[in-house]
Amino acid sequence: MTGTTPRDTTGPAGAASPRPGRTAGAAFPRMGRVPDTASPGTGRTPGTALPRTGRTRWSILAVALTLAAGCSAPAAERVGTARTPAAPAATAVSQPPPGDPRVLTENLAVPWGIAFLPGGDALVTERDTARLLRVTASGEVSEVAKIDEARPDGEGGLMGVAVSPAFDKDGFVFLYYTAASDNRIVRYRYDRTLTDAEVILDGIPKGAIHNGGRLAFGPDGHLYAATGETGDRRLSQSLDSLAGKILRMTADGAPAPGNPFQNVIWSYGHRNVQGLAWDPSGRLYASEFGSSSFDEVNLIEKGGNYGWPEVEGVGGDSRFIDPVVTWTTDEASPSGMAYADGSLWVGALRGSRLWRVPVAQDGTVGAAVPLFENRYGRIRAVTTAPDGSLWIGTSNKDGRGSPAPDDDRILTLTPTP
Ligand SMILES: [Ca+2]
Repeated sequence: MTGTTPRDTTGPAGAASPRPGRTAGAAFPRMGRVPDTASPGTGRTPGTALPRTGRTRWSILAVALTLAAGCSAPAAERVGTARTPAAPAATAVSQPPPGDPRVLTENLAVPWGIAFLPGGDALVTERDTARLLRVTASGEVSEVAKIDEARPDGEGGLMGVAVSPAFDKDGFVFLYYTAASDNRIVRYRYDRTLTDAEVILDGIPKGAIHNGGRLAFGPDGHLYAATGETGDRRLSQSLDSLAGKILRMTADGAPAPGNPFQNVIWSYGHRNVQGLAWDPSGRLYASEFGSSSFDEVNLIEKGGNYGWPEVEGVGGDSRFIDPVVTWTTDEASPSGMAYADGSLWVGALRGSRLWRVPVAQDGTVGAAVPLFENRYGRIRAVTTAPDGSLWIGTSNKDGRGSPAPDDDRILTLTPTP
């Protein structure tokens, strides 16, 4: 497709975007909104976000980490579309460190998505084998099905999995995979095996890179999907394309009630989103791969325009919503994300670590804290289990890692010991 080197960590080297002219941008919809949790004009440092209030307490350790993270900021100056966030403004919400991860199971191949069944077992996708696995809370693995229609290639394959919030009644399980001609979302009935496959949404553009792929049910009971722009950056701003979007739909794949554009699009202007998580107040956050300067965590608003390809990182452009957290692409390249115990937990591929991003009750986002750096390699899947622990999947066999003999693994982590 694009002829560029596939990398889901960041964009191809040298793709450092020609700065799209601001006047050309006038052709794009001007839907950007400024969320009340992000204050334009307040500088941010990579891995940090500014609190709106001074109510929270800050830890010295976090300040040190913030300063350390800030050291990589000059990378931003290489790219015209990114702005270097200003000096660090202190800080992170003071929280005790998590426990130590425990290996739940090993010898998997790129476990991409994890979703829990009632009862505590998980369904786990493997991207490149297109297998759907069932993993018990004690780590026993069994194969549920192989998705023959999936066409794993590059960054595509079997990716997202979601379990219906009404599973006890309807038995529905949803998968997002790359097929021969597109990315699609398929609904199945699950009872130890998959039956009654029904394509509920197709026509999501596919590419060798940037296929998005995350599925998750929101607290509103609707199914959300994260897509990528397939390397064709123009698609992100087009409301006629499902690429580079966050989608919101019913269990039948229809636009969910209240959607902003009379279709399944919920937000746009995204490059490649692979993480979706809600806090207890129902705020939706999404992690997004930057190209060569800044990765992002965004607070997602209905109808919001998140700026790609005009802006990467904090743009301060009123047409676009700025991220609430940024990282340089070498310290993050964020994929799976979950909320647990007062924080967002973000898996980093290239950054080979887990980022903890404190979120206060009022939505104030604290400075991100890196955990387990270079200990487990690339991290792809992060999901909160029914018991409150985190399940974390490595991605060392995805063609860009250095797999250990027992990779890939699923780890469990207790957020607060
Ligand atoms: Ca953005």
